[in-house]
Amino acid sequence: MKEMTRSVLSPTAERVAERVALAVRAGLAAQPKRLPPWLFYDHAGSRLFSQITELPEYYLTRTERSILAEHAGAMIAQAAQGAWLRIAELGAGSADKTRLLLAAAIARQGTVLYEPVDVSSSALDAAQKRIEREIPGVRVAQRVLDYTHGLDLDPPQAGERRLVLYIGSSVGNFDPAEAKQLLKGVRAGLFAGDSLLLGVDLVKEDSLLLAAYNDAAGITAAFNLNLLDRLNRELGGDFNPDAFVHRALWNQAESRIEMHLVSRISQRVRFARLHWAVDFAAGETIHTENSYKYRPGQAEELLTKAGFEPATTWTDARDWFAVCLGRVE
Ligand code: AVJ
Repeated sequence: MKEMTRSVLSPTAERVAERVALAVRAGLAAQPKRLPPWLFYDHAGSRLFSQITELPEYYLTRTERSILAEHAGAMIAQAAQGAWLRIAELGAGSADKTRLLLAAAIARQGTVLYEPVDVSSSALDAAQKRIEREIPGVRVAQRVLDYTHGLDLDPPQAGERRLVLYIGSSVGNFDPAEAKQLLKGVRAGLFAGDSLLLGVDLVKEDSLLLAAYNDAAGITAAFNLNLLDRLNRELGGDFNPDAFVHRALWNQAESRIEMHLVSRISQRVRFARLHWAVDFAAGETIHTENSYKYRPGQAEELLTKAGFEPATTWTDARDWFAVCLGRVE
């Protein structure tokens, strides 16, 4: 990948390009073929995801939002335990859901320090602008780091506690072993009295789960297929997106929704910038995402295994989604 160092990209963009190239070479050389879900979130993909969150079939966002709307005050009170709270979030902000918690903290202590954590400083810039414009009383301090490799933040000051948000079912992209490792890494960066708020999607009727990833308007299909456009643009690929089809299935044994891109035909795809090509058989798939669904008690079990003390779990009336607070003792 020598030629990348001669590109006109900024140093951060160059690191992203390198990460994309490595992930694609490894994932498409593997058998079965796979690509990591973080690749979805280029500019177009982030816009499509935000459209997904408003789809009638995609119950996750609005269900979690309703839980936060009802219980944000209690969540903040439990996390603070009378101390001054700062709020970190893994991922660059989940907009209106984060706002509910920040508002509850401001109601309690007047102001709040919000520390969004993300590998992408452009995602953080966007989140910072939005939050500072929309919520007076919030001070934003960006933390550019890859939280999947641990959470290396400054210790909170005396009399302060940190609440870490990991909401939106983001942990659902990781298998149980990876999720445990990830949360252990988060736990290692925290101190006694700190806490973690974890949002997980719950197992429910198959038809409801499947509909959420096979929406009638085809936005999830566009989100999945956008990956191919991204690789065409960033790696000089020659994917014909019409030669692939979106597929989402419920894997009961693994308790996860899987998304795949299925090759309609036997074809070769070339990546000019990688000097590399990859062959697809007709019907061969690229596994692009896992979205794990939890049974009651499993989120608490995960928190325990990662070294947290599960404190309270809040759910909606239909038990479709759970938000759990785990504390560091
Ligand atoms: C952002 C990982 C929570 O798994 O539901 C939405 C991503 N993929 N539709 C999810 C997603 C397809 C989403 N997470």
